[in-house]
Amino acid sequence: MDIQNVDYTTKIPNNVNLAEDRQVLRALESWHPGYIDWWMDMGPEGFQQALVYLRTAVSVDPKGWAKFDYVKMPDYRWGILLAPQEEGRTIPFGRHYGEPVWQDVPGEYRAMLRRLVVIQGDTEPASVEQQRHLGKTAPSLYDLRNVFQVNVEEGRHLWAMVYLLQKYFGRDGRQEAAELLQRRSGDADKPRMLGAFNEATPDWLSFHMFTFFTDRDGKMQLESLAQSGFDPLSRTCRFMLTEEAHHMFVGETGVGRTIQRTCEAMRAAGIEDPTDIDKIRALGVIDLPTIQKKLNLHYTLSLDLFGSEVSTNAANCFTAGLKGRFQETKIDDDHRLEHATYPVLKFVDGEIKRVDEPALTAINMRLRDDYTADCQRGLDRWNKIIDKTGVAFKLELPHVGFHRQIGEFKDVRVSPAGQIVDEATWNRDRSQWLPSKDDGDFIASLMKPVTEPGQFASWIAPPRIGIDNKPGDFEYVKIAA
Ligand code: BYC
Ligand code: FE
Ligand code: FE
Repeated sequence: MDIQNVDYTTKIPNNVNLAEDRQVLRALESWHPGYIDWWMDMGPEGFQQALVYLRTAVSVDPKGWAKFDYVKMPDYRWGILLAPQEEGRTIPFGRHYGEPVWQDVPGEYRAMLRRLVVIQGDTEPASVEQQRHLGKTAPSLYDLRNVFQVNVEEGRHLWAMVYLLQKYFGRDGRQEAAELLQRRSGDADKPRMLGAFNEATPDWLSFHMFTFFTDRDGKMQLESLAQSGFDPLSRTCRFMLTEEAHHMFVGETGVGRTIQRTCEAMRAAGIEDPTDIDKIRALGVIDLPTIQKKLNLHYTLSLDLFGSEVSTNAANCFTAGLKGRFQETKIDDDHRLEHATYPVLKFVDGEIKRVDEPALTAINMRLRDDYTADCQRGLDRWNKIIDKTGVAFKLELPHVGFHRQIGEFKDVRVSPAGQIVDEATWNRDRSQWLPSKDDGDFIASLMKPVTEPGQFASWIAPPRIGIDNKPGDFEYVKIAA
């Protein structure tokens, strides 16, 4: 079988020759019904019978891996897809730098590796749970299709991690796979593992911010796991990244279209001042200062996902060759980092200072810096949209010390501008910096479903091009199927 092509004759589509891997096939087949139960209970609410114009991966060839068709989501072909094995690949960093990659789990790193796979796996179903109610308020059929596309692919990402657990981690892998279906986002007793994945996604602006900021953490984490010396993890993540690009597209263009609509409505109404909130909201659009607050919230929740700035976990994973840096193979250094340093922002003696730390323990900080730069490029594109309409406003990333729950700044109050503030100032200005209840209520009041093909809610502009080049009035979701 050509590795690029996926075997769809089996119950579980795959390009890993599952048919001849009886034990793993059996484990996956016995996990499958529990997954479907989870999807029916926790997947998109109210749309399980709708026909959705979805892409399904049919190959892992970057030049044509997906095919589009109408599918009922529970019938989506969730498959196990790994990027092709690279001949002669060697471990690109850490203590084992230059040695051939591992095709099996090295015994000494088993626990560390399992933890990485479980954490990665846990985020995927969590995001589906967080987004399950959004279908009811989608601003268009185009957007409705997009959230469902993201959801089925996050479901597939769960499959990807479950395959690794069941193939390479024996009985405890099967146990972890079962538990991935038991935790629930936001549940007091059995929450998802990482903070941001227990937060609500109350409205579509949050959804678009989430796919911009939090899926982008996904991209960065997957990029560094794609460097892994454990080759099956690397290959899995490489293919996941192909899908991830669309999730961030949904976020960036979703926020971009929201911004565009706001600015156009302001111009049409002759409103110059972006902070004239009541007048702007009366137009049925979301004012830019509120968009900035949502951005502040989702960016900082996502910063927490990088862990502590200084982390021995991160150093150990790097040295072991399990998790590398962003674009590790393109970095010009010794890839061992035993003697290198990296500047880390810390809270020292009441001040925010840049301190040189051993580069190994600063691995999380470095990835987070790369993440921030990637986010900034997206903001620059959003600001161009604002500029073009002539509205005087600029979106900015808040200071990394602002509103943090993990790491150096978790016990300090820092303003978005990076000033350390006291509790009284924080409480006074908090509603200028983060979405308030009023802001949430206003946004909620705009969240009315629009289900007519080619029509869009008042607060968001239509996309410039359709999915799969479909025309503007294409019926992306046939709701009453
Ligand atoms: N929330 O040494 P530390 C995605 C815990 S998103 C709660 O600072 P480390 C997606 C930590 O577990 C990508 N707890 O951090 C996006 C540890 O606890 P234990 C997901 C947290 O380990 C959208 C302790 O604090 N993938 O794919 O260096 C939709 C000290 O940890 C948090 C990954 O994250 C937190 N935010 O780094 C769908 C990749 N942060 O073990 C999908 C795999 C830290 O001492 N994960 N803690 O009890 C990792 O590489 C690392 O585990 C982390 C943390 C980067 C998450
Ligand atoms: Fe994912
Ligand atoms: Fe994603």
